[in-house]
Amino acid sequence: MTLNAYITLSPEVAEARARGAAIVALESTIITHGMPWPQNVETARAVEACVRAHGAVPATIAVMGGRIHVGLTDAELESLGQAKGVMKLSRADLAACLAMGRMGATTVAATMICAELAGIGVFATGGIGGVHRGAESSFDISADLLEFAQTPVTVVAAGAKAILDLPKTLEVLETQGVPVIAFGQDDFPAFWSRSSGLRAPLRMDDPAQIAAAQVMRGALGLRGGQLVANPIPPEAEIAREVITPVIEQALAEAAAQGVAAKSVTPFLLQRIFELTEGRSLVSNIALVMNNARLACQIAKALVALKPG
Ligand code: PSU
Ligand code: MN
Repeated sequence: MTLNAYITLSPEVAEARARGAAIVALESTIITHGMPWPQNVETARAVEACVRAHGAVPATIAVMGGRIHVGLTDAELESLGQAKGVMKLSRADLAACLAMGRMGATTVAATMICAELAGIGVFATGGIGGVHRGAESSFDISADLLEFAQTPVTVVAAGAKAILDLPKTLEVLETQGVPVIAFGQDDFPAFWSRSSGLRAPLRMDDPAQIAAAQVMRGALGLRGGQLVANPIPPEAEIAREVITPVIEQALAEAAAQGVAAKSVTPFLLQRIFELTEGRSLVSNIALVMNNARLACQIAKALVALKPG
């Protein structure tokens, strides 16, 4: 099923689009660069099953064979999860990856771009990229933040990853005019922990309001999306005092080894996984599932708001 020359919709996604059903986009960098095999593929499958169980259709997005795939078959998911040398695609790399015919996994930024092309308004992930600590000298600010300012997709994440400079991340989002909405609490969550100790700029408790705000933004002619910051479930959280020294050790090792650019986030996630003996991954999986559930509610509310 061909939407345009560069996009292949899976049969399930094509059918959902045709009947105007709720669709939730899912990214693939979390599969290739965010989690080890085989938990990466198991989690991707579990998240897709969770989306279906909550009345929406999952659309995992990746680049393969010179095409953007929106919705992956089980075999495609498995080969992506095991492949080596997969490109990590942001806005800068998406077209180049297609032109080179290479396999690529989409980050939050690239997934937003592809979701918009496929007419999907909401997407669930773990945590967005943001302003790295020491950005005043490294200039390392994730392209995810600038994508929110220009691509009309609502992203459900458990905040920004706690490896980042969260106050600076919130400042850049504010400068870029991005609504940052904490779901069900006042504080901005910190990925593995429910609170960052920072207040979120906005709070909503009703998924339908989040959908309405996205529609309203479009109606006002304001380009861009929204960040919904959904706290990790209490039973899965790692307390801030426990995770903070682990993050600091991983950051020190990254600095000592000169890890830079696209490798920073994957390196830190892998080291934190090792240093917590796998506990960070258990939390990461739990928060992604929780975000998928909320994204389903938003997707269904978006369908209800569609004219006609
Ligand atoms: N959420 C997770 N794990 C991840 C990511 C999100 O639970 O690995 C990925 C997303 O694809 C996000 C990327 O866009 O991390 C951020 O990378 P960077 O900091 O290099 O911009
Ligand atoms: Mn970066």
